[in-house]
Amino acid sequence: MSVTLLGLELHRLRMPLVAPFRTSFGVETARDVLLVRALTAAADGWGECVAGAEPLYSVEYVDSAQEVIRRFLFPRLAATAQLTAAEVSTVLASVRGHLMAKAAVELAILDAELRTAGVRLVHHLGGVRERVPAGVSVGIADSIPELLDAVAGYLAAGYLRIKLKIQPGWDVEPVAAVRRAHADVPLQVDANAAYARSDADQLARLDEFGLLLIEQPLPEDDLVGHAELARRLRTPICLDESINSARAAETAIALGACSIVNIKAGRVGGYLEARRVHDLCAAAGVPVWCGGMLETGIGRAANVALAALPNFSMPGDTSASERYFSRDVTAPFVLREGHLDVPAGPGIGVEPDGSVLRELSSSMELLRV
Ligand code: OSB
Ligand code: MG
Repeated sequence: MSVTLLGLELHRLRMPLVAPFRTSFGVETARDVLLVRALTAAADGWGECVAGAEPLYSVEYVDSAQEVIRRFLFPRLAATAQLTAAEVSTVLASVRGHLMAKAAVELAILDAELRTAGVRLVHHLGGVRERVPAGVSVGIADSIPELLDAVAGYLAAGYLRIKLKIQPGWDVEPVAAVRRAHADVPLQVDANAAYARSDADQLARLDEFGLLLIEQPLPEDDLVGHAELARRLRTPICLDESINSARAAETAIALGACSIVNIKAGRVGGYLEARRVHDLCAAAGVPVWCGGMLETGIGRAANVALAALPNFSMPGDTSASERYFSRDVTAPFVLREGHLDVPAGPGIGVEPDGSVLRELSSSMELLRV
């Protein structure tokens, strides 16, 4: 089914986080959110751009995404009278990169298309579950006692797996402390590319803690280094930043650079490419799980639908709204028995609350066909 695109609304929101989130690449205290609303003849749809305020996780940042949408993506879409969401990535293919910007626009159009057809995103993608298991990503803390407090709070709330952010100088000690306090909790770590090949001995010290995986220890372009490290460690290697397409996933798996893949739709250019990554990994016997980028309820709804696919076989960074924001733009996602429900309505199944949107708004730009 195709849509007739009438315009795009680019909503920028400032959303304070309930607590600062520290990773090896920096600390975030608020999200600078870009929501995209696709206006079509039959229905409107929503998408979220997951780029950060600064180019620290990847080369994209939210101002660059808005500029790319305005100058390069929207004109190409506007020149196509009838459009399906499945065609969006082809229409935009001549623009290199900017996968988070593309993913946001594709999701808005896909949501509009699915709402028009009365089809849920979870069913369109091939999801097989109505709720998904939730993990939580725990930032680098100021001290081990503060980290243990945070972890204890999340476990009391019901989270089914803990992910600790690590970096050189904050790795073996915090992991050992959490493992000592919680002998059986499913535990994994994420380095956001903070280590070098020469750190292999230090990373091997994590092997004794029975971690589910170590996520992205080395730079995103170092697949050979990850393959060497994989042969050296007992802990499975999972890639995040390195995987920006299904082809990248195929290459990483062929090289032995990872045995698990973190899937983020924004990082691979959209939910349709994310499904292709899922399918490719499933065929290769490589488990996947759903990453997160501190999304509002808009991106979270789509992530939860994606995480309902069959090869999402580990809990994701799909935490409840209250782990991030005191007030979400949609009805909040809540943790029930360690799970989030997949929204029931057509498309992504949720919409921003108009008054919350106005209250948090920092700007709105309208692009008209
Ligand atoms: O590497 O997974 C990551 C947040 C921002 C940028 C990168 C990452 C993260 C997280 C948070 O780990 C996951 C979440 O709860 O959304
Ligand atoms: Mg990561």
